[in-house]
Amino acid sequence: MKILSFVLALFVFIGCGSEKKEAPKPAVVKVSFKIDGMVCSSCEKSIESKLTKIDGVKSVNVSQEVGGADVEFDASKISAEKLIADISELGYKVSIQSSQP
Ligand SMILES: [Cu+2]
Repeated sequence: MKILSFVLALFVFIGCGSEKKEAPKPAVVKVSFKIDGMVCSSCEKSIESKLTKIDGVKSVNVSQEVGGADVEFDASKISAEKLIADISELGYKVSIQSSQP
């Protein structure tokens, strides 16, 4: 009977281990984009509202004065390249200034 209880314990042990399935962790990155072509505050607004609506984007901070935007996003959902394409669609020239991590 000792063997039977050992096998039973083993089943319980394995059962517990395989039940825990964690969701993939979001890979949040922060990228600073250099944006040429913003001439007024409505430029900031239009870029900001477009980026904010994109799935995976966590925070957006657009500055016409600085000529750029800081964007935090989930890299498992969206890429910096896609964001560049989206901002470019509005008629601005975009490049990556820095990114972390
Ligand atoms: Cu403008």
